[in-house]
Amino acid sequence: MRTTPRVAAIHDLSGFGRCSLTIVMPVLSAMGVQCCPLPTAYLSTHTGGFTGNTFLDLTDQLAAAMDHWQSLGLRFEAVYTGFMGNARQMGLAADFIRRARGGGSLAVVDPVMGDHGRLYRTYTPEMCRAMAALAAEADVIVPNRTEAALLLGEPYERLGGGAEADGELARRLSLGGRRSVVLTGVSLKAGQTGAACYDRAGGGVTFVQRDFVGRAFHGTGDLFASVLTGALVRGAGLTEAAALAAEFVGLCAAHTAPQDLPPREGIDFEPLLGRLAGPRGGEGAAE
Ligand code: PXL
Repeated sequence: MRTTPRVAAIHDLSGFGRCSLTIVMPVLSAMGVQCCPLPTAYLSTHTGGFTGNTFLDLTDQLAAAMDHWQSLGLRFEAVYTGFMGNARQMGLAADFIRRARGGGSLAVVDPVMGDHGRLYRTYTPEMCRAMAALAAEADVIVPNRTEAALLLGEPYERLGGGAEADGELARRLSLGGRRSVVLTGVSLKAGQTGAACYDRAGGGVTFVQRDFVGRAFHGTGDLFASVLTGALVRGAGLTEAAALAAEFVGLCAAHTAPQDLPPREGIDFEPLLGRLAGPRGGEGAAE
């Protein structure tokens, strides 16, 4: 009997800059979870802070690989999606989730579209609409506050903040309680950052917070959502999984900040991956 949980990961592969599959794969492996990648595109670097990157669209491969996996009857404990190259890929991912759900898969959608109030430069309004449709298939979404505004069709500047506003935001993103929400980039007081969690299972909102190291690095959203997904497939509850993710991102940020590297090189998580290993994936990460 298979005991290792399996995750189908639909993200891009960016060669340099630490994001997407170069984070998702090592994190899930370290947590004792089998990661099966379905790459959406190959880029020489990610698009945040680099210009002139290559972009190889892999939409046709994606569709063919999904059909092949279906013909093999593969089952996944979760489908986890992130950065997409175009709107068609989001439709394919939504379709893959619907097929996988029959086999009991949890769908975790990180609706990657932007950050700090701005769209990533390859994203179009059509892609944002397709992302909202993909996110409607999710059991759990992991938006940052920029993506929350885009999903709700509201101006980012008017989101407000604090426990009440962000708790309400997480609740509103749940589509009337149909999906759980882990809203990232939520700060309850100065010097802290973390997430607001709406759990559709109980209908309540909880918060997780960690110290903010004072600098933002590329890829922290992918790192957070990867640890969250790994913890969920290993049986953690939503708040427990979000707390583990926040704690690990905090450790990695504290390790990265003093090195004074260009933020576009990403969060330096590799030396700390061992902290994610353990019977429950991350036990002992707090030490
Ligand atoms: O971390 C989000 C992300 C993922 N993949 C690519 C990106 C970005 C954000 O800029 O450019 C290719």
